[in-house]
Amino acid sequence: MGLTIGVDIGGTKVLGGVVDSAGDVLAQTRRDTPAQDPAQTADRIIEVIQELAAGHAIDAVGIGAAGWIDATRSIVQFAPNLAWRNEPLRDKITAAVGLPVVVENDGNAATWAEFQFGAGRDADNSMVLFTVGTGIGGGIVIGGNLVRGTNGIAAELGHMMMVPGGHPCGCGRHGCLEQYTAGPALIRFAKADAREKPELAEQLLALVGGDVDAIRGHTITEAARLGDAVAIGAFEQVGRWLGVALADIVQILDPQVIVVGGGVIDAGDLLMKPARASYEDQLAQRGRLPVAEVRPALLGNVAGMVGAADLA
Ligand code: BMX
Ligand code: CA
Ligand code: ZN
Repeated sequence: MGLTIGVDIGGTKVLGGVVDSAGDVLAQTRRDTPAQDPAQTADRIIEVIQELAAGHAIDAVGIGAAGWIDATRSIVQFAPNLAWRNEPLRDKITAAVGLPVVVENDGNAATWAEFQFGAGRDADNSMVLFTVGTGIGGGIVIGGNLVRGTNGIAAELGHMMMVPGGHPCGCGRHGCLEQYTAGPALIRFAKADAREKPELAEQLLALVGGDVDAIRGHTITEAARLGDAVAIGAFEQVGRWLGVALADIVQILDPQVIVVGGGVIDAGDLLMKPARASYEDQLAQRGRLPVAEVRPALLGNVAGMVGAADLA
């Protein structure tokens, strides 16, 4: 009883699953996201839903997408990484699969899953989530409800400005958090330091045969685990910026719990340790008042999918 399908659309993959009311995933399937072709992306989503619906009695579908979703949760207004502009996704998918559909921001969907079933399930009131991935996703729960904002675009936490006039962002501004804390920033920091101080990047350079351009996220994690100073330093820079943002959230919302998720937290303490240290250091209330505990997410890469399904 009460089965729904959740679909998480990222820059590289479309991940779908059948989810029950306890948040358990009963079946799962995935496709590659067609590069920058919005029409084909919708076709992939439809394929995923049809495949999953064939074996189960499904009540509704929830879709999590990285971008600005309108207040009626039907239109993807702006999604630079998925090449969508004012895409009427809900109606397109409903017409194809004959089920009710809700569209939600991917960070909001992951937040809902962690609040209901994951790292924030013991919080009864408020939680904030940051996902560190291709971008920085965000979500806010206050009073047990997701905060969507007047126009549907609240909790775009990746686009808080950290550095006025800083690194250009896909949103059109400069210096957004996402440009200092997401996967691409980690790679940018590591490449710059490996070029500047190759003598401190021995393990990192060995892993890429001396080719700095070949450095990827997973190479940095691997090198950092081998003790590479540049790789460890790249995580420290990302963690330091993240900690500043976590402390700012306390000033604005004072939530019960702050959760950090997304693919980059697979690096564990390499990211979480400097993030926590910077958080403690940046808090105005440090040592004077109780503040939100910072925890790693628990649901891994199914969070967006499970959250979208539960919201449906
Ligand atoms: C982007 C963003 C968010 C999204 C976040 C996470 C826009 C319009 N979109 O910051 O809506 O939640 O990325 O994306 O800029 P992910 O690809 O890392 O999951
Ligand atoms: Ca969000
Ligand atoms: Zn931005």
